[in-house]
Formats: sequence, structure tokens, C-alpha cells
Amino acid sequence: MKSSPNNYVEHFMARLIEKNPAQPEFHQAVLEVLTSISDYLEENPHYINSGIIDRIIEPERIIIFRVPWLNDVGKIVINRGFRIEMNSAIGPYKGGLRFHPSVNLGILKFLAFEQVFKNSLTTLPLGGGKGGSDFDPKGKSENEVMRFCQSFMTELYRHIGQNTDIPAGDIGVGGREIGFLFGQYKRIKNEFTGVLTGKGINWGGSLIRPEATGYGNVYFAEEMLKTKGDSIKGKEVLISGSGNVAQFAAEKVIELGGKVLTMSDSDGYILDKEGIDAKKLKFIMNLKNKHRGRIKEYAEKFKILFHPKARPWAEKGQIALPCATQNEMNKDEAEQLIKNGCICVSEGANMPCTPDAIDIFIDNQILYGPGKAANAGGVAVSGFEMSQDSMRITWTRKEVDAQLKKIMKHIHQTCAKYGTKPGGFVNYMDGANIGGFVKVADTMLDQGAV
Ligand code: NDP
Ligand code: 2IT
Repeated sequence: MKSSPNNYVEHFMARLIEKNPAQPEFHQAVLEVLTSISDYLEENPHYINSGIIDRIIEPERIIIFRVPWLNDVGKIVINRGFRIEMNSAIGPYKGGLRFHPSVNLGILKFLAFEQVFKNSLTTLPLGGGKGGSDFDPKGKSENEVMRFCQSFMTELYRHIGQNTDIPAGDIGVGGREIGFLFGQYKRIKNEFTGVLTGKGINWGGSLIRPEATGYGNVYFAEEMLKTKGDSIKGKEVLISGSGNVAQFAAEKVIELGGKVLTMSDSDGYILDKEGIDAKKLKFIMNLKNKHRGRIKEYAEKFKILFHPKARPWAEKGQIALPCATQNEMNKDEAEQLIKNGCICVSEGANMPCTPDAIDIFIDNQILYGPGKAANAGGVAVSGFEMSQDSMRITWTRKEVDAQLKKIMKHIHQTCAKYGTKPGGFVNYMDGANIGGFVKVADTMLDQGAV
């Protein structure tokens, strides 16, 4: 006798944890998806009967490698490199590279797993993957970062390609790192192809790719607010992080008439009650992208308070955009946000809210946009970058931005299609998980025992 899907989730999680110990973030990401899709599986038993769940949580391939590099005093340093090629049902593996000391197999598997569903939601032909290293770019010289990137690519190049696996940026990997990685790939392979996205505009990059994740997140928030006849205009917005995603989320919020009150880094957060305006945001971009400084320097410059070793979620704002890292908002912080009148949380980061924080949002029926939907604009524009590279043409800013908006709108519709509950409440998490799953799962069925 077959067990019911809800039982199946329990049994399945027990097996997953046994087979993949010490990977709590991966367990967390899988449990969220399975819980969301369990009713759908019950209505559509052929997915379980054909082993789709067993297959979808097992990466197609994992590559782990040694990355030796010479530091500035001539010592050989060893880091560990990874690429998780999770699922290629609907397109070549696609997803970022993260360079951060916390990187390990479990974190990259959670990110690769999320990426499969996110990429499916974009409507573009993109499979899912993720990679990176425990290398910490912080405090390293430009030459050390370059030597590390060259060594990393000296192994990675044999596993990737414009039709196979196309990495991009993530935490600790921005335009500078993509440049060094691309230069080394081109040198080894003697070919100029779109093997990476997030490239510089002079060498195959797409306009709006740096902006895309942050802009897309705000477009998604705007779509959610629209369902309540509301908008970002005039709202106070709490943002965490001050990297790529946070910076361009802030830029779009300001452009749409919202007031950005906070930004942060791993040392703490700044609260600017007058609002971080376009000019002050330029200061942050310069500080972070050129001088690679710390957010507390903003507080010193503009004579406001810096909150060390704290996160911004106890402040008062109607919208929260977590744009730093996974599990950066817990249940207590979610409760505090609701008490303070927050009506909308849109995730720029991947899995920034803990499962019990998400429960609080859903129980209170506020607008909660999960990362795999709300931050999909970045990979969507990566998809556009791949198209432009293949066609050897470039689209204008206006064209890319219009396509990005269209995709975010479409993802919002997909979430509503699969996530609207009796009574009308839209559970965007369920909607994103079911919507992302169906396309990949049906394709895997089409392709046989893969
Ligand atoms: P960046 O490296 O540009 O910025 C990361 C920011 O988050 C920095 O301010 C960093 O502070 C902070 N941060 C990182 N780790 C921690 C931590 N453990 N605790 C507190 N703060 C932390 O990365 P991105 O902006 O590209 O990425 C941010 C998030 O968005 C990640 O979750 C990423 O996976 C996700 N994402 C990124 C996309 C992209 O296109 N880049 C696309 C979709 C999602 P500090 O400098 O002190 O480390
Ligand atoms: O998490 C993500 O979607 C990214 N880091 C971007 C992936 C990409 O291939 O552009």
C-alpha cells in the first residue's frame, strides 16, 4: 500500500536527512518545497509513483575540487571549490557562485535546489546549479582575488560551457570576480562565449544585469501591493545587506517614492530616519563597490546611529526587503515586524526568513514573497544575457527593463494561480513552489528515467 503524500513527506525527510547528514540548510529548503506541494502531490499521485521527488532532490552531479593559490607573501593557500549541477531538465545548469567562508556542501545544495524552482518560474529555458568556495574575498588584495579566481577557473572550466553550465555571481562574487574568471576561461579554452553571466558591458554583459535582482524584487513587491490597491510610494522600507541586491533594491524603492530607512552588513545596520536618498545611496555604492568599506562609515559620514551586531527588523517600517543572506530573520523578528505595522516582506536574498518566521507572515496573512519568486529577476536577466551573447547582439536598457518587469509580473501571476487559497488569500510560498515544480517535474516525465 502506498503511503499518503503527507506521510510520504515525513518518511522522505527522514531518508533525506539520513542520507545527507549535517546539511541543515538543504533539509530546510527541501522540507519547505515538499510541504508546499504535498496537497498537489496527493491530487496528482503520478509524480510520487514515478519517483520524481527522489530524483529532484538528488543533484545530477557534484564537483568538489582543491583550489591552490599564492598569497601576497608567497605562501600557498588551499580553498575548496564546488559546483552543484542540480537539474538540467529544462535547460543548461544555471546559477551563481558564492565566495564566503561559510560556504559548504549543504549551503550550496540548498541554493542549487532553490535555483531549480526559481529558474523554472522565470519561464526561460534554464536548469539549476550553484557553486562557489569557502574563500573569503574580504581583506584580500586585488592580486590575491585574481590569483584565486584564476586557480578556481583552472579546474572549473572543464565542467562548464555556454550550453552546459553557466555560472554567475552571488555573495562575494561581483563584476570584478566574474571578470577574472571569464579572462581565465577564455585563455584556457581559446573561445569567447557566454559561459558566465554578469559580465562587463564591454565584453558580453547585459545592461540591467547588475540592477536586475534588486529591481526585480521591488517589482515583485509592487505586484503584491497592487493586489491590495496599494503601492511602494510613501512607504517606509527596511532593507538588510548593502551588496549588489540591497543596493539596487534601494535604488528602485527610492525611484518609486518609498523611503529607505535601513541598510546593513555583517557588522550591523544603519538607521537613517530622514531616509537614504539617491545621493546617500551613491555614497554607499562607492563605499562598498570601490573602497570595499564597512556600512558603519555611512553612520560616521552622515552623523546617524550605527547599530553594531544587530539586524534592522526591530525598526518600524511597512515593507521589509531582506537582501543579505539565509536565515537572517527569525520568528521573534517577524513578530516584531508585524507588531510595527509591516504589510509586505519580499525576499531579495535566498531563504532569508526562517520557517517559523514565514509561518508568522502566513498566519497573519501579510504579503510575503519568497526568494525563489521575488529574487528571480537576477537570473532572468542572466537568461537575457545568454540570449544576447548567442545572437551576438545587445538590447537597450529600456528593452531589458521592460522584459524584466514582464517576467516579474508573470511570476506573480504563477504564484497567484497555484497559491490562492479558498477565501482568496494568496500563499505566495506555496504558489512559487508548486508553480516551479510542475514545469520541471512534467519535463522529467517527458524525458524518461532521468
Ligand atoms: P553581496 O556579496 O554583493 O552582498 C552581500 C551582503 O550581505 C553584504 O552586505 C554582506 O555583508 C551581507 N552578508 C553576507 N553574509 C552575511 C552574513 N552571514 N550575515 C550578515 N550579513 C551578511 O551579495 P548579493 O547582494 O549578490 O547577495 C545577497 C543575497 O541575495 C544572497 O542571499 C544571494 O544568494 C541572493 N541573490 C543574489 C543574486 C544576485 O544576482 N547577486 C540573485 C538572487 C539572489 P558583509 O559585506 O559584511 O559580508
Ligand atoms: O541566486 C541567484 O539567483 C543568483 N545568484 C543569480 C544566478 C544567475 O545565474 O544569474
